[in-house]
Amino acid sequence: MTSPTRTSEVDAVVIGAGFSGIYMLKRLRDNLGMTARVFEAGNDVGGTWYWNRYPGARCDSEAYMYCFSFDKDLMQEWNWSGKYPEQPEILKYLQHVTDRFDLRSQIEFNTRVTAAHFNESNNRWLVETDQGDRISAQFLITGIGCISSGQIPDIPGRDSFVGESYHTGSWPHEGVNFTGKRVGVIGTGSSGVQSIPVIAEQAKHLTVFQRTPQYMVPARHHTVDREYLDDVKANYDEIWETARHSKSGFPYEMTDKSALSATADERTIAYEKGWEEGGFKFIAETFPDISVDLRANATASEFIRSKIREVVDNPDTAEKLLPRDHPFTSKRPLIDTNYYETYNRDNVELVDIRNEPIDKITSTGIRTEDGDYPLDIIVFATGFDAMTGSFFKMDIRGRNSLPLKEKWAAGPKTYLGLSTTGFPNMFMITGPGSPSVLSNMPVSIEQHVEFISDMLESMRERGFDVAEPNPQAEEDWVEHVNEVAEKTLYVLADSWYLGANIPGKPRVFMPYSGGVGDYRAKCEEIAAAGYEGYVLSTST
Ligand code: NA7
Repeated sequence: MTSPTRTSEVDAVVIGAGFSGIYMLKRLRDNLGMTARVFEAGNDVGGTWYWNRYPGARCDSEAYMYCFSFDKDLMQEWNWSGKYPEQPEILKYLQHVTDRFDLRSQIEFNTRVTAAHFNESNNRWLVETDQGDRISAQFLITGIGCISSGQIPDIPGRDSFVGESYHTGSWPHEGVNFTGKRVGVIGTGSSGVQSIPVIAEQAKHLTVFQRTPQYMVPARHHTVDREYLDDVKANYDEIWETARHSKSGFPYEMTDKSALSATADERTIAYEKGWEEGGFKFIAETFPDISVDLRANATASEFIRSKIREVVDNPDTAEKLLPRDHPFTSKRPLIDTNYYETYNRDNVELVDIRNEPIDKITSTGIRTEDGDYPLDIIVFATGFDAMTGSFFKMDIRGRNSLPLKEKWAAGPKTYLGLSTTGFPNMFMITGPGSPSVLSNMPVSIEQHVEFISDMLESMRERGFDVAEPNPQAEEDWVEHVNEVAEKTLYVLADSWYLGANIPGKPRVFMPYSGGVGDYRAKCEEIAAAGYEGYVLSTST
C-alpha cells in the first residue's frame, strides 16, 4: 500500500457516482445519519452516462421509467423530452438529482479506488485511491456499474494505427469529427448499432466489421408532449408498483398468450403490432414464451429476419445481417433507429468478419483475409468485461487477505448478488447474481440501495456491526442462479452475460434470471427473517 497523503475515517465508502452511488449516498446520509465518502473516477456524476458519449448514445428503457422513484416531487418536476432518454439528458438528470439533494460535496471526483483491504483486527475496510487517500470505513459499498470496464480486443498491430481510435465506452468529451473521414466500426452490439447510423451520416465512408449478426427491434423514438408527461405523472405510483413486481422492471402488460397456440395469422398480427410499437414491448407484449421456448422463439426470430430482408436493398448485405446462430433474446436484444436502413446508403459497407476474418490492424487501416480497408478513424464498439471486470481492476481483499479475483476465479460467487462470503460488510449494488442487467436498471438499483440501507439500520438497532453471508447460503444462491439460468435461452448464445466476449473468462451466467419481482419478494422474506443467510455479529 502506498504512502498516505489523505487519511480519514468514515462509516461508509461508496465506489462510483452513477445512479447507484448517488442514491446510496443519500440514504446513508439522510436515513442513517452516517458519514460517507463517494469516490468517482470521472470529473462528474453519471457513471455509464458520463463515459458513454458516443454519437447516438441513448438508453433502451423508456425515459419515464429510467429514473428514480424515491422522491415524488422529483418525479413530478422532471420532464423528459422523448420516448427514450439520450445520454446528455440522462447526465443532466443525474446532475440535477445530485445538486437538488446537495450530495456533491461528499463526492471525490477524479479519484479512482485502487485497493480495499478488510482488516480483521478492527473489522474495517482500508480503502486507497490513486489520489493518495487512505480511508478507513466500516462498510464498503460498490456502485461500479455492470458494464463499465471497456474491452478493446487484442488485434495484432492495434497500436500501429496512425489515425484516431476510440472505444465507445470512453468517448472524448469534445466529440469526434467524422466529416470527410473514412471510418471503421468494429462491433455491432448496442453501442455499435446506436452509433453506426449517426456516424454514417457524417463520414465520407463507413465500414462496419461485424462478428455476430444480431436481432434488432426498432426503437420508434419520438419526442413527447405535455399531455403524455402529465398522463405518466398522474399514474406514476401504479406504474412503478407494476414495474417493481414485474419480470424485468418495466410496467408493460404481460399477456399469457403463447406463440405456439396462436395461428400463423395471429402471430403475424401480434408481431407487426409489437414492431410498430417498438422497443422492449415487442418482447413483453407479444408472446411471453418467445423468451423461454425455442419453438415459440423461432417464430419471432424468423419474423425479425423477414423484416431485415424487407428493409435492406442489397440481398447479399441482407444475408450477412441475418442472425442465425443464436435465438432472439439469448443475447441482449438491441433497439435500433435506422440501423438496417443505413446499409442502403452508398457510403456504407458491411464486412462479415466470420467469413473474412481480421488479419491485423495496420498503420493505415484494417487488413482482413480478403484485403485492405484504409481508414482515418477506428471506433471500437467492442463492449465490456461485464459484471466482474470493474471489481478486478481494484485490489479488493477480504478475510485472510484473500483477493476477490482469486475467490471469483471460476466465476462470481455471491449471496443475492449483494454480498460475498469472506468479504464482511462489503455490499454490491447490482452485483453478479442479482437481476441487474436483465432488468430496467434504476428499478433494481433502488431495490438494492434500499435493501442495504434497511439492513444497516436493522443491524444498528440490534447491536450488530458486522455482516457476512454464511457459506451455505451463498452456495445455495449460486446454485439457484445457475439452475434458473440453465432453463433459459440465455445459455444458448455466446454473450457477455456469460463472459464469452472475454478470452479466458470462465463461462458462467452472471446475472440472476429469476425476475425482478420474484427476486424482490425473496429479499423481502430474507429481511423479514432478520436477514436470514447472513451471519451478523458484533466486533467488540
Ligand atoms: P456488446 O453488446 O458486448 O457488443 C460488442 C460488439 O463487439 C459485439 O458485436 C461483439 O461481437 C463485438 N466484438 C467484441 N469483441 C470482438 C472482436 N475481438 N472482434 C470483433 N468483434 C468483436 O457491447 P456494447 O457496448 O455494444 O453494449 C454493451 C451493453 O450496453 C449492451 O448490451 C446494453 O446493455 C447496453 P460478438 O457479438 O461478441 O460476436
